[in-house]
Amino acid sequence: MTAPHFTPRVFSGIQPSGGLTLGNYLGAIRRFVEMQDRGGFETIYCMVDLHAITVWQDPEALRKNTRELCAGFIAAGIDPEKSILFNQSQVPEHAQLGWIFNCVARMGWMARMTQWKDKAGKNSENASLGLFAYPALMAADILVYHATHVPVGEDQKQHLELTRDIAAKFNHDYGVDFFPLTEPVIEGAATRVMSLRDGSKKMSKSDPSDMSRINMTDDADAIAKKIRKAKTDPEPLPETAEGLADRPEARNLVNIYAALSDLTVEQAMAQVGGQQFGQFKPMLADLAVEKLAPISGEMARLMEAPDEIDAILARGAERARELASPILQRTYEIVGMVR
Ligand code: AQP
Repeated sequence: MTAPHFTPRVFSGIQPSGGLTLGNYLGAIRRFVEMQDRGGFETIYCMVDLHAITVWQDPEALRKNTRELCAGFIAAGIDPEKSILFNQSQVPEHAQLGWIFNCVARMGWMARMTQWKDKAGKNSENASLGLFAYPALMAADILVYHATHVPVGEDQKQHLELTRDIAAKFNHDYGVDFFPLTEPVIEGAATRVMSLRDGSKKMSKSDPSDMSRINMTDDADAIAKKIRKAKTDPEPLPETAEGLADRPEARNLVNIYAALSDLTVEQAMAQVGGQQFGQFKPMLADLAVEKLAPISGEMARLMEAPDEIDAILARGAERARELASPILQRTYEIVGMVR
């Protein structure tokens, strides 16, 4: 349980490592907006550019992707007055606390992370040290605000558990109750949106195949084409949600349909169960265009004024530092640094 003296505070981040995908939108951003609008929490949302460079990023592309991500947050409903919205590298307290957590976390914990194993693959000798240490920096992103809740997609669950392990070990080693044990918030029909080409792989902005994902900047034709060509099996949709169990591609499309129409999977199946893909896919494409077009239109409009985006990020960073700085200073004191 989270200790009661922590202010209810939400933190989450997205890497500007490519364009935003439907997976990022349904699994993360849409839920960030809900938590902002629900009230009862301070909400802090971050473009984690220091995480992005754990794998190679072209500098120009990184700058563009960071601004585009900021535009995506705002277009999807994040209000930079209500929430703190900024990019990680403008708040040095993240990296500073990250170093301390590098000294708390154990090599064995990091080596067990499935994202490390997936991303480093067989070539781990050649992966960056940053990629290995990524989850310790992620713990710092969260704990430098004493965040109590983190909305994420299913894929980040293990990193959140590690964040709790780091907080608990720090508190134990130094005999304090300083860092909260943050709760993951993994909710909704689309906590894991899968690739349109392979139902066993998650939809990802850095997948080499553009046909595997729907980008938030895709136009109506591209969205319709990608859904039409999405891999499926030859059978029609089953009548009930249980029938989707061994059909990952069909399940993925139904999950997307359910999430976009704010239905549970069972409610969605009551509408579309038994349909042929020839009928279901165009319906899904129309729905996706209807829901995503206003967001991509607004993103394009915001991207015409990069100076305004930069001003929003600078102001957000200032507000973030006001929260992070005293927590970092107190951490240094606990650790025994002369101040
Ligand atoms: N396919 C997905 N389904 C549901 N949620 C997803 N998220 C990402 N992909 C899906 C959620 O989006 C948030 C931000 O993720 P990230 O950008 O920090 O890193 P990621 O999870 O590694 O996302 P990508 O798109 O796969 O990026 P790359 O390709 O650069 O690694 C997280 O909350 C994540 O759960």
